[in-house]
Amino acid sequence: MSQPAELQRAPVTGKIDVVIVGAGFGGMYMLHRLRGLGMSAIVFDVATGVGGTWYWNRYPGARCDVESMQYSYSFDEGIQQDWQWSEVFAGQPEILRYANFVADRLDLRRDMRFETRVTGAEFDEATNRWTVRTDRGDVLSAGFCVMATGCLSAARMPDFPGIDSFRGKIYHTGHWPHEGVDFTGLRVGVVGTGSSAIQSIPVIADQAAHITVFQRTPNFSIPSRNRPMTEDYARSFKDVYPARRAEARMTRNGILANPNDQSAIETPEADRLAVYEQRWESGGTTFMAAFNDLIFNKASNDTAAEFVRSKIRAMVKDPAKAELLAPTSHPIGTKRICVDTDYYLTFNRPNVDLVDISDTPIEAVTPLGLRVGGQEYAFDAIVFATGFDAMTGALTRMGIVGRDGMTLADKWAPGARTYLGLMTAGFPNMFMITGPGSPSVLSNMIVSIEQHVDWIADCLGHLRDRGLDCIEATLDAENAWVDHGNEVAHTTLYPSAASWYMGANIPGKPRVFMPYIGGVGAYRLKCDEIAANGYEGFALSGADKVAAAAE
Ligand code: N01
Repeated sequence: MSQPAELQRAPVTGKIDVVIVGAGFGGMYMLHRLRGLGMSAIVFDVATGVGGTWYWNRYPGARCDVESMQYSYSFDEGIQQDWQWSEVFAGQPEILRYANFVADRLDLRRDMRFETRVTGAEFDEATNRWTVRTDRGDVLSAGFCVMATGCLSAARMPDFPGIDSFRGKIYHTGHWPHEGVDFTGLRVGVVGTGSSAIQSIPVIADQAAHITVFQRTPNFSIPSRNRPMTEDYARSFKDVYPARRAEARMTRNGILANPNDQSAIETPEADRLAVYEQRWESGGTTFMAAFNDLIFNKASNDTAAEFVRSKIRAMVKDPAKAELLAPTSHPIGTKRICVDTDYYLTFNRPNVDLVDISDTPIEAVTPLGLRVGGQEYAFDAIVFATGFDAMTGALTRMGIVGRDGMTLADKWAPGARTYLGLMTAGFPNMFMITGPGSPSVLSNMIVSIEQHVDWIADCLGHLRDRGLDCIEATLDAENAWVDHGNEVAHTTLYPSAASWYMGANIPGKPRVFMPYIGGVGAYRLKCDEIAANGYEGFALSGADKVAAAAE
């Protein structure tokens, strides 16, 4: 089939230093750093423009849950001084504008090819190079590949029977139509109660005639207390930005959260409640920094969970609905905590219903709507806020083939294994930005992205300066890192929840805790130490060695 005229371009072929997959915040900064090293690079992305997750997640109410003064690039003083955020927590359109502002400023798009899907990448052991192919006929021989594919980019649509039979419109929050959706006067079903649902439900309920929310597991959500950005607040960062950024890089989550170094359970009840009350009033995910043991100690965690449940009961007028919305199946914070604007209050509206599907799953999509427990619910539109094949989905679907013909999908079938979340043994010269095994989704993503990009760029500079063209994680180092990651994860309450961190949202996906929970600051120091020790745990080799081996 021929491409429409505006999509036509000549395929890119030949040799290049680096192929970057993904034009989100990771791919954008990677390209900038490689240019600084004088290396040739090209970025491929399926989207029509930059922005990654902020390009796709355009659902109503989409908003970052990290403050914009912190969820932004720190590598360029001019950029961080010149960009003005309009709200404390920016919405998706503003973050996408920011990504475009950076792309303009650094003239990034001339080395990017959009509407292009990478369909395969094969490592050639004879040349130490990757052959990268796309659906637009590009075939490139790359010295290195950098996968900037994002942790939450492979949207997951459940395979309910009858999904094609529905006569209304079906949407997924992670693939929202660019022209937007007008729900005015419509009956809408929403499946899921994760972050995307919790952000979109209040906005959809404002517009739609009626909305029915299908909840399998209730989630804990904290009010964002979003507000317009004031000049004073922006100045409190901009006047001392380098120091604040440096401080954030050494925190547990890459966020300045003003952590309280006291144990919840050892704090007298009245004082403890006052701390929770103050955190609840100031809003946001930093609620979890109220005490130092909320993710380690179940008894401590219970006090925070009960505090939030009491808030839910106070906000939701119908006691039966309030009980359904109050989470009891997992410790607070062990599934990604949500941040909302009026989520619980939305259930007081007469046009909002809640259906508990914890014991009676959705049986089928029907031509009219959804069937649950033999009962049919009729809709004009269904919104699936059902999440992602997180952390591994984008990578295992890409057709990546490493040494000895091993595919990444096969290697990771029992669970993702990496060294530092940066490389995986058997796949030389392929880096991942915020891969599984790194703090990634447990952190402020831009802080972690910048750390990985800087580490990878420094590593490529190191190899080039020494005439080396191959780097690979050793199996021993990878095994030790995976063991360490598991050990640290099991000192916390996280593995007790059936979360997407554990792969539990995808039927058949192995239950392995995927992100590294040892903390952003400690992880950074470890990565720096490994680099300073000559890239300990990585095998480095040079072009002449490969040639000698081939003789
Ligand atoms: O996805 P989710 P999300 N039948 O996986 C339910 C980031 N994010 O898109 O919990 C019925 O969290 C599922 O139920 P259960 C953030 O990191 C950030 O909301 O598996 N229900 C759950 O309720 C976040 O954590 C922001 O029992 C089904 C929901 O669908 C991550 O993205 C905003 C089902 C999926 O929730 C993912 O969030 C938005 C089925 N077959 C997202 N399958 C920010 O604020 C799934 N569910 C930055």
